Amino acid sequence: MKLVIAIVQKEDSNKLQRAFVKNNVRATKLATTGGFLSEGNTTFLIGTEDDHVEDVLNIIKGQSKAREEFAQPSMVTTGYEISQPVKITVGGATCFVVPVDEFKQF
Ligand code: 2BA
Repeated sequence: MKLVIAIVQKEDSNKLQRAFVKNNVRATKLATTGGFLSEGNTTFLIGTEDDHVEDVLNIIKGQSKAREEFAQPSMVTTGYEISQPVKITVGGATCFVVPVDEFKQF
């Protein structure tokens, strides 16, 4: 079994959630904040069998768009100093696939 951790932009999160339900993918949705921009994003936790990981990643890929944003000096709070807005590309999705030692539900 694997745990897919997927960080997506909040603009994409509702349609991705609907796509998970439609495709019978079980997921937990967390409201999170990007460490660089300090903007809200969404993290999904998806526990899935190994042979479904590619399907899950394809669903995420299909619903996640890259967008250009401007990082304002005020957005950057820790250790990284910029004096004027900088254009950056955020997303589509940032995904981690990690092995699961045990899965139990009581
Ligand atoms: P943020 O940390 O707010 O980063 C937003 C975007 O800012 C990033 O988009 C990237 O384009 C840029 N960025 C981040 N750190 C930077 C840095 N040190 N220098 C210059 N530009 C930087 P994405 O790479 O698509 O990441 C989107 C969100 O995914 C991130 O939001 C963060 O919440 C998460 N993420 C990305 N990589 C991660 C990682 N290795 N570990 C954990 N979370 C990650």
